[in-house]
Amino acid sequence: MMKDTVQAAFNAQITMELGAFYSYLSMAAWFEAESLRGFAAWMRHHAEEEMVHAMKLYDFVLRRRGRVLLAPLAGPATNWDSPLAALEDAFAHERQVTRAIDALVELAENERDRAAVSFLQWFVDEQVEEEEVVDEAIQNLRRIGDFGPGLYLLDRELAGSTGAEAAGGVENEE
Ligand code: OFO
Repeated sequence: MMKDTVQAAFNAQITMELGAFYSYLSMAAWFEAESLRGFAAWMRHHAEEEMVHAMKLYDFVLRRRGRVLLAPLAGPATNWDSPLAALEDAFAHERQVTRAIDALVELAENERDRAAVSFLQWFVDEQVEEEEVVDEAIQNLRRIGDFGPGLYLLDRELAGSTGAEAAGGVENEE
């Protein structure tokens, strides 16, 4: 069983992960509209990973005989000034998620919920990789100037794959 405080915080985290799914899917759609299909595939892959994160939390709450209470999602942004601006938004979002996961761990520790603390360690580790992948994509975009032939080549490299290695230098499994 979970304490109400822990359950409420897990539910908030499920909403946050679903919000990330929604935002990244919106970014993927924007990349498609910009004819950057490699970036679109890469971002869509990240969106799908967020759904996996949400479902891991969802299943954990249910396994502890808790209640999953889904909340409304805010509408995502739909336009960005450039690919770099979109990725900077994604990075800011990942930083926010990292802070939220840290706060959730702290709460679980304070409530002496060892099972939750142990479960959340996966998310703590995952956030290191999530931030790293998006940050490296940003560094690559800055290096090539976010336009012209460099952008075209990077997009080609990403096309047809998840593109995690090419854009971020790290394969991101989940
Ligand atoms: Fe990209 O963050 Fe989920 O956990």
